[in-house]
Order: sequence, then structure tokens, then C-alpha cells
Amino acid sequence: NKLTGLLYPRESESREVKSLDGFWDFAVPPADDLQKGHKDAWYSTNLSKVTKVVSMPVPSSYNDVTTSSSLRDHVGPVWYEKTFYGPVAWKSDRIFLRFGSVNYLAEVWMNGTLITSHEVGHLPFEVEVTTFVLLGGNNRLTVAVDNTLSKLTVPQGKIVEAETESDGPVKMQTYTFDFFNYAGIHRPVLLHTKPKNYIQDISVVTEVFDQVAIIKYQVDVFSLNAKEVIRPGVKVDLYDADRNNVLEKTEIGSEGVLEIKNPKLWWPIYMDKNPGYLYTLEVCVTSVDCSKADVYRLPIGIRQIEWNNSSVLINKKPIYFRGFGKHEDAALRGRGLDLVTVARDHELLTWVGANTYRTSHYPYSEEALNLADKMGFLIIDECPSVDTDKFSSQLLKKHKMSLSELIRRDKNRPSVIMWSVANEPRTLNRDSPNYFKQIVNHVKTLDITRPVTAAIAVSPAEDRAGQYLDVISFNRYHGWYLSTGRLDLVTHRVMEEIQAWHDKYGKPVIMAEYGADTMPGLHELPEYVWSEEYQAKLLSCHFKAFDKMRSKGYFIGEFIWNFADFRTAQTYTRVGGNKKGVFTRDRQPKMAAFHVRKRYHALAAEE
Ligand code: GCB
Repeated sequence: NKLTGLLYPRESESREVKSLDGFWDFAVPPADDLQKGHKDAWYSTNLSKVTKVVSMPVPSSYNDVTTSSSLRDHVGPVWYEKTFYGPVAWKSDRIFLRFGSVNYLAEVWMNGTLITSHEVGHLPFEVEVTTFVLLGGNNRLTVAVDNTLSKLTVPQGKIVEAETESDGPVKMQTYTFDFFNYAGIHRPVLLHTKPKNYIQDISVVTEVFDQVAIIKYQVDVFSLNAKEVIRPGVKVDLYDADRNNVLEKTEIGSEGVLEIKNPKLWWPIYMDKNPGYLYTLEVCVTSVDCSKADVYRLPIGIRQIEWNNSSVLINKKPIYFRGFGKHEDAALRGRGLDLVTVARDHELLTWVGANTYRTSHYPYSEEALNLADKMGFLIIDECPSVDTDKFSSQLLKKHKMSLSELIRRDKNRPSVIMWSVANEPRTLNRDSPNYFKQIVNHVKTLDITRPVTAAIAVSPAEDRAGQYLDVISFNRYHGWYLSTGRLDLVTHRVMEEIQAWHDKYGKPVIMAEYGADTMPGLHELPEYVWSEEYQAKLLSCHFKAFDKMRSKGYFIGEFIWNFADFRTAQTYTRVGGNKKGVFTRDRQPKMAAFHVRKRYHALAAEE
């Protein structure tokens, strides 16, 4: 089950990182011959020699960068190419190439040789390129990216064909999930080095007691040649945020337990004056002469998560989650990493008084989660499974793989408080319980330190999967999709449903989605659907229900759908996309944001 480690590339005495981000050459095969790039081996020479290219920024989605609707709605492969210089100084290193995320399927060639492929977006992958890269000369890196979704992809989709008058048959992608299927090289592309014998993975689990904490660590070392390194030793040191060494003596060994007296704990934002406190675990692999052969510095937070039938606790304190479901989505960039948006989002989350968000409906960038670790946001970390249907064994395999890759990536993050294994799976289907039993078991073999949830959309009476979850999350749109316009019914219905979920499963309950589409600038009294007043009132009706249910002790969190407006596929129910944001797509507040702010800060003050 366990995959080889995939530590984020960090520079150190023994490691260098070179970014390949920037403009790449980009080409689209002709609509009537989508496999032309593969058939004609576009990777075997410069793309610009065989087809027309444009400059495409990496990282970014390609869909909204140009003015072409056929590129926006393209289905099938597109091609990217970058030429880079191989540093001579890397002669005695091992060289790796890492993609933060490519959506959906990536095939990668270096100087004409296929070096790797990867399926499923939003997760990193890496390949060793030491023997493929020319040092002291130019190299050609070619990537084919295919966005096609089928019943065997995560998430699922469907291809339909139709006739056009001018261009003949066209392929169209359909999907049931409610966000645009942005595609491209979405996150940074990094070339990086590791020494011959290197730290392949580090796993850290922290436990908190009175006045003392323990850090259990495990280091996996890749040793190229056992003879060369007769006694590969591992040394571990711990530094606080001011870079003071806090261990009395260096720990030797690839597995061990560090004891920290009077630790500074990692607390969520607003729960402490130093939320998100991070230590640095310095791991060194030493060679026989005791010189440092590899050094990796991992930021860690000391905190412990526990849960029971009514609560989730951090450092023995029960948590009440107040936050949002989000999306990685911005104008022009689509789902491509945009640091300005990441920074602004965390700023607005702080402004509004939130302490959490769910990475709906796929894993977010490592850069965003670094900020969450540092600022103290609690993350419900969701894998890319949305609206799962047709529970086949092949799908189960891929779904499990996406969870393995997610947990490998995020297992050491203090901000990650819970795993979400799916959004709105069709859990009324007869084959869903067995499927989710296996999914949850799989997660438990990889991590037993965090609770598991899924955002369920079927009713408590219909659901068959909640029995396997530690926390029940549900999505419901009272006053919007249900009883549209009847705000007078909302509070009662929400209370009734929270109670029903608890009665059925006896687990902590979270409302993971609720909200109303809202056109900024549209005002109407009395409240009418789509107006700013309607959104504010609908949220207030939920707040009333939450306050009543909180006192019961098992209702532990509220997540507004959505933090900001976002792009969806074109449909007549969406105006420029989904408008349920409390902030607009360009991250300015709607009227409701001020109401939420009042509530969330009042809740924070109670902690
Ligand atoms: C949901 C989905 C979310 C949608 C939302 C809506 O239940 O989980 O992806 O965007 O409803 O606004 O319809």
C-alpha cells in the first residue's frame, strides 16, 4: 500500500532546485485528428518545427488564456514543450523532475524518450531523470496533457459526440460535478537534485501530554550502493521558530522518539496568540566519514488530534469548525497556482474569522497548504473523487491510489485535521457500502492519526456509507434547491436533519455545504432569490439552527458553500459560473460577508 516518499523539493547543503516555470511552447492537435501529436511523435523534435505553437504560461490552466472557445472547450491531448539548460555543476548528483499537478493525464518525454506518465490531477508526481538529462547543454522537455474524463477516471465524466455544420463531428465532455474541468500544467515544474544516498521520506507523528510532547519520526533512506556507505547513519535535530536547537542531544537512527519539554503547540488560528507554530525537523544522512551526505529540513507542528462519537479534539480541546468549502479558481488562470489568490484567500479567511476550509473537491496546492500550516487553518483534505457513481473495481483501484498519493503528500501537515474521501458519492446505491468500506480501510492502513469523513448528499434515510466514517459531513441546500424562496422553513429543516444524521450513526456531524447563489449588486426587500439580502438571510436562518444544535454536543462544524464565486460548465442555472460565494470571484465581499464576519468572530471569542 505504501508508496515511495515524495518530499517537497527544498534546497539545502545537499540539494538544489531549479524552476522550469514560465512560458512554454503549446500546441493543439487538429480537431479531426486528435492523436496526430502521438502518431507523428511530436516529442521527437521541437514542437514549433511540426506544428503551430503559442506561448502558454506554466503554471496555469490553458482554457481561459486565449480568446478561442475551441481551446476553452477542447477535449483530448494538448502539447507543451520547454527547453532548459542542464547545469554542469550537477554532474555528481541525482536529478529529479517534479510536477506539482497536471490535470488530468500527463505523458512526459525528455529529449524524445518517454520518462513517465501520471493519471489524476491535483497531485504531485516525480521521476528520476539523471540518465536522460544532458548537463552542459540544452534539453527538450515535452508533455502531453489529456483532460478526457470517463467512468474510470477520478472524477468521472462522459464523452458524447455531435455533428457541426462547418467542422463535422465534435467530441464534447460532460460531467455532473459543478466546477469547470480546467486542464493543463497547474502547478510548478521543478528540476531538483538529491545526493547519491538520499532521504526518500520522513514521517512524523506528534503526541501531546502535560508539559511534554513526543515526536515519533521515521526516515526512509535510499542507498544506491550499500558498499559505498558502510554505515549510513541518520541524525535528527529539532529547531524552534527562532532557529534554536531544542534537543539536548542529536538523535541517531532512522526511527525514534523525541521528547520535548514545555513544547510550543500548534494551535488553530484564534485559539492561541501564536497559532500555527512550526518547528523544523532537520534530518541528516551521514556517510561513513560522518560528513553530511544529505540534509532535509521539514517544518512540523506539534499537536494531537483525537475524536470520539461527539467531538474532534486538538490538544485535548474540542474544535468547532467555522469556515467554507472553497475552490482553486481565478479569472484567466483557472485552476493554475496563483500566489496572489492564495495569499488573498488566506487574508480574507482571517478577516472573516474562519478557522477552517475543506479542499473541495480535490487536493489543493502544496503552496496553499504551507500557508495553512503556518497560519493555523484546519484543513479537511479532500481527494479528487466527486459524484462517484458506478462503483467498479477498476475505479476503486484508482480512487485508492489518489488517496495514497494524497496521504503521502500531506501526512506530515499539522493543518490537515481530517481526510475527506469523496464529495457527494451516490451512497444510496447498493454497491456503495462495500466500496466505501474498502476506501476507508485503505485510508486507515495509511494513517490512523486522523478521522475520515465524506461529504454526503443523499438523505440520512437513504445513505449506506456513513457507517464507515468517523465524522458525518452532509451537503444540503434548504431554501435554495429545496423549498426555493421559503426561508421560513430553513431553520427547522436543518435542525431536523442534523439530528437525523446523529440518530442514525451516533457520530459527530458537520454541515459541509449550504448556501445560495447571489448576484453582487442585486438588492431586494423582502428577500428574493439571487439578491444579496436573500443570501444573508439564508445564512442567518442556518446560524440559528446551528446555535440550537451546538448545545447538543455532537454538531461540530459549519461550512458555507462557497468562499468565492467560481467557474462551472455552461448551464442555464449558472450566471458566469456558480455565484454562491460570500466573496466575488475577484475576492471582494458581498453583503453576507459582513454577517458571517460578525458570527465567526463571536464564535472565535468563545474559544
Ligand atoms: C453541491 C456540490 C458543489 C456544488 C454545489 C452547488 O452539492 O457539492 O460542488 O457547487 O452543490 O452550488 O450546487
